[in-house]
Amino acid sequence: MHETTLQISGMTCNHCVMSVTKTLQKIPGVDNVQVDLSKGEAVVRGNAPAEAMVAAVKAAGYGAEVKS
Ligand SMILES: [Cu+2]
Repeated sequence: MHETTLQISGMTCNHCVMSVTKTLQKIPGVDNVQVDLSKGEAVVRGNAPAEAMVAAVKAAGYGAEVKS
């Protein structure tokens, strides 16, 4: 199982956390998503490509880059 950590910008509240979580969960190959509002991080487990995660989060209106 692969784990990808994304740095997410633009999240201000739990609604943002939910929308980023749902956005990432919709990507084929994503099994588990943990979003941390205070750290501005999303930890994604699954075999989806990181580029797809970044693109989906950006399309949802937030900033994203791959941390690890
Ligand atoms: Cu919000």
